[in-house]
Amino acid sequence: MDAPPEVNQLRTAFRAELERTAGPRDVQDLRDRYLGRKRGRVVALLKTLAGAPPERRRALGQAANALKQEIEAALEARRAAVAEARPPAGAVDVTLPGRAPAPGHRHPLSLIREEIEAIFSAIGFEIVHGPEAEDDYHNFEALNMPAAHPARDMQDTLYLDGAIPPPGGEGRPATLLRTHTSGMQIRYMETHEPPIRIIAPGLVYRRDTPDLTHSPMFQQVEGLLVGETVTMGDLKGTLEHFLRALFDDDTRVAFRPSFFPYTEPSTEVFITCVFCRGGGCAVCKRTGWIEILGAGMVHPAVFEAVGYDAERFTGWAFGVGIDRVAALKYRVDDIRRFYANDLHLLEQFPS
Ligand code: 2U9
Repeated sequence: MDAPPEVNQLRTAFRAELERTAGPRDVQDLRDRYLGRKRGRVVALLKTLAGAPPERRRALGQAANALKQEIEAALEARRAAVAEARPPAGAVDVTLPGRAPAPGHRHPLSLIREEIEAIFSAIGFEIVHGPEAEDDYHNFEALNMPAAHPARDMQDTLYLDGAIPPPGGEGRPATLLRTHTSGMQIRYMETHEPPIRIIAPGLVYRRDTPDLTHSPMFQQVEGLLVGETVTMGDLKGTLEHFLRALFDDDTRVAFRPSFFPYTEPSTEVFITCVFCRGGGCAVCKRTGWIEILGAGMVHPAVFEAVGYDAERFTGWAFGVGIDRVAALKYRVDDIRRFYANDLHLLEQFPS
């Protein structure tokens, strides 16, 4: 005998849905929809039995109960089948989308260094690199700072062989961590004749206690230009061009006399405060100016040390700590953060 049509319909609908189940959750869902006590379709059909005409009640009841058992068996078989199809624990699901690699970011100090290199390359400067472990002669002596020169107190030096030299300098160690990149400019002049235009970027080291504005290791860029008619006017013009290109076109540049043993005359260079644009604020101590670099005309004693005729040649040099530049430009209040692998900071820079 054929089953009643409502039972047949339900069977057809169930089989179609069973085909579409892919995982244990789908199977459970299907069970709820057909056999669930509240909203199960077979259960609902069984509840209609009481109101069915007596002559149909028996056949409908038998067919509906048979369908219920059939569905239970089919669900159980399906549950076992999808469980088996699941990859074993720890297996690789090759259908998952791949994980995008997280690219690194340019370090802010690298960005600034490259920017400075690009500005000077564009006006004909060559970029030169030298050793970080430097000898006493190239770091101090050739720069007009002989052994007992008081200028050596200006920067505390890290000596590689451990001993700090005695005040007279006798028996002082030969190698140290360079306190500036100037040694490279000495080396360059030893092997090249003027005219020269070079910048020397790199790491330098000092016996400083780290704080907001000091790190025992930091990065510098020094510049040197030597020729027959070089003047302080050339220095001022070049630095104005450099600082406006590095900060912005509205930046004003001011010069104040200073002292360095390797330059004469020497100058400290200031720019309009990047925070208040010159109006006066806590950062610039209400002056409207921020000191950014040191510079001057190369001391004749430096030219004599490298064998240049100091009567014939003049030149200018400057030095800039780029950690400070990066701190001002990117508004970073503590330069130690540049050396702390601080992802919150680093992830803000381009890849
Ligand atoms: C040669 C001759 C002269 C480089 C100079 C400065 C002034 C200077 C400081 C800036 C901040 C060091 O990084 S810092 O702490 N530098 O003020 N540097 S003139 O003079 C030279 C360099 C090479 C042959």
